[in-house]
Amino acid sequence: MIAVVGAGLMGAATAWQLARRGHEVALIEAYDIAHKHGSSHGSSRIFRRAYADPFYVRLTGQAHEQWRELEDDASTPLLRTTGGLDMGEDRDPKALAAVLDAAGVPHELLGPEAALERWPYIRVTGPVLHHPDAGVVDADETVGACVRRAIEHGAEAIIGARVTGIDVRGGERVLLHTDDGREVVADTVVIAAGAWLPELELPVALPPLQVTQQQVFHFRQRDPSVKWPTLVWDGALHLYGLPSGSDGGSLPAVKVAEHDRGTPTTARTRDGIVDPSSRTRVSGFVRDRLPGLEPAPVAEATCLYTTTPDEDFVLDRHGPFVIASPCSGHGAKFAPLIGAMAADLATGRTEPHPRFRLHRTA
Ligand code: PYC
Repeated sequence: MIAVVGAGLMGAATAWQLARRGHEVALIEAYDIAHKHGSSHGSSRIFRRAYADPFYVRLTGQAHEQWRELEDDASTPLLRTTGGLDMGEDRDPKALAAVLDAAGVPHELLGPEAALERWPYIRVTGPVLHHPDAGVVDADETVGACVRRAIEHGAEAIIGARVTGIDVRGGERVLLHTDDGREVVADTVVIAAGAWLPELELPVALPPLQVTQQQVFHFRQRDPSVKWPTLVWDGALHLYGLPSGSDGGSLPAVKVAEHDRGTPTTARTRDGIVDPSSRTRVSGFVRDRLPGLEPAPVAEATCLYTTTPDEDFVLDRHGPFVIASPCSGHGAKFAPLIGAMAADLATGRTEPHPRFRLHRTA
């Protein structure tokens, strides 16, 4: 039996992948499905293929296939293609274009005039990379679809039960104790607890992980008929944007947020209060650079990043444990692929990738 601890994007996707392969699975979640105590809630996450690192570009291709498999299996659309733009003084669209070129990923490089003509609601001042495969995934719907399909494939979902104790029996089987008095015996335990990982007191040494509270803001579109692309803007601020989905309210809105400048915290002690200085910076950016949006946010929220020193993920096996999840703020787009990779590790199909080891050399 394989237990999966945590039903966020990575845990839910792992349970789905394992259950559809016919494994006996128990998915254990401390809160409810699509809760707001971690990193997986909300209606919008970026799917993009433009990474400077060819390794991640390759993974985005594999992730795209897994998204389509999940959509097929769940009979529901989850990844909506919008196209994506990369720009800003500190972003190098030309270098990104060269990486996408080598990987055979469709893209085009535009000068500022051509970009302004095409996206007049974005005040562009330098070169822009456009790649049409970028898009948006709805995190809440994805978690829901994975959990539903995992259950339909035979998984047991234990929801609202927190793992409070972990005993390794004879170095092999694991006994999980939960706060509602259950004992779950598993041969393998996939830990997909995200920011809650350091709180679990696993008998596994963890690398240094930084948990930060981030904030996101939703801005109403001035013209509801515009189909906004996703954005990554690196300059004086490091921001990203994407269509909000339902979190932006009943009228079309765009989520804009800072990718850096999170506040160090822990999953247990974070306060859930939006940092007003981030609101000021992001609203100012919207006012100056995104004239197609109203500059006062209509909704806002906090979430957590769990970041490794090199910002690669952790997907590793240690005895009966598979650690799957610190995703350094860029994992959501890979969720069904990370689920497949964690399932492979849990069932001994593959060895961990050297870049995703718990303890790796630079
Ligand atoms: O996953 O690509 C990403 C991302 C960008 C900003 C936040 N997450």
